[in-house]
Amino acid sequence: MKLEISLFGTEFQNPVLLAAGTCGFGMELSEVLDLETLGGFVTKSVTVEPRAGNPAPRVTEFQGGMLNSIGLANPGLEATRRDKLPWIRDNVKRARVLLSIAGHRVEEFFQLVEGFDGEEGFLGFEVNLSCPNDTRRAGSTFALDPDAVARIIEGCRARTQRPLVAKLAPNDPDVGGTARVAESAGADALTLVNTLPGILLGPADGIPELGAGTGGMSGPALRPSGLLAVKTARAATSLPLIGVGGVLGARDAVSYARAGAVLVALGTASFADPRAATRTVEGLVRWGRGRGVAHWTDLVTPRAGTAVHDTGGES
Ligand code: RRO
Repeated sequence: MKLEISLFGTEFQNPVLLAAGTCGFGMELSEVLDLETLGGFVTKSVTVEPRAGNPAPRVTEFQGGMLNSIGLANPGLEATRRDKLPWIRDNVKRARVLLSIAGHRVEEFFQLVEGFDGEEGFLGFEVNLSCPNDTRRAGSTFALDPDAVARIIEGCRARTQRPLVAKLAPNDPDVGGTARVAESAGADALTLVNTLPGILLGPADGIPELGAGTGGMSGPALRPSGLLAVKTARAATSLPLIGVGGVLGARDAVSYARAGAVLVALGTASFADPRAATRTVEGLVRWGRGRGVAHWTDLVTPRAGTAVHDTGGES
């Protein structure tokens, strides 16, 4: 099975990405994983100012996956430009990189796009509208506010020609409507989904397991929500979709393709096994060969009545 995908006017060598927040800025994982085997990766979300993040413990596990409240810990705009992007520019050639940006206020997204747009080392922006752990926003995410989604994406669109990918939330009761808002505002693609808000409490004392109290749930238990969000967005828009949530290997990646995702991203799986994404690429080749599927895109369900979307480039 051929895995190459033509998207955003460039080629992804395969559809498997590492999700935002699970691979730092690439260099952190490069000792244990050959990034160049991947379709690409999404960086940790960057804010204008550096952030230390939320109190420990920031991560806890349960049978269905894990819960995190990292709290947007990141080096900020200046240090990312100075220390992180040059490494990516010099070391990542075949994998495609999306730079994740996040803000507490709408204007911060614009500052980030303006601050990064002239730099090398990344293809486009993933606009994180759905972080569940921003204590300054008291758990409310922009993704649940269509006016905010429209303002942020429109403002980012006005400031960059690069691909803009809007990352939406799994607990959005109208994710199809939000997908359309993002499309009308100028998004080139959507990532579905971020983590699902949750809490784990000690049975003996009722004390939250995470230092911040609540967190975002990821791992296998998130997969049904991720698939539903992708399927719903697929019916609502023709934008390319990046499926995230509980992908452990090739079979799950194919499920996301069936729902309508042209790219898939792994997160939690690569904490348990840093090679999970590489294994997924290898597994996809075997999966397709075993079933006589010629191309990955043959598995990707298009919006009813349309062909698989390509925003540019040769196919
Ligand atoms: O940093 C985090 O706590 C975090 C972010 Br920005 C996000 O988008 N999703 C998540 O689960 N954690």
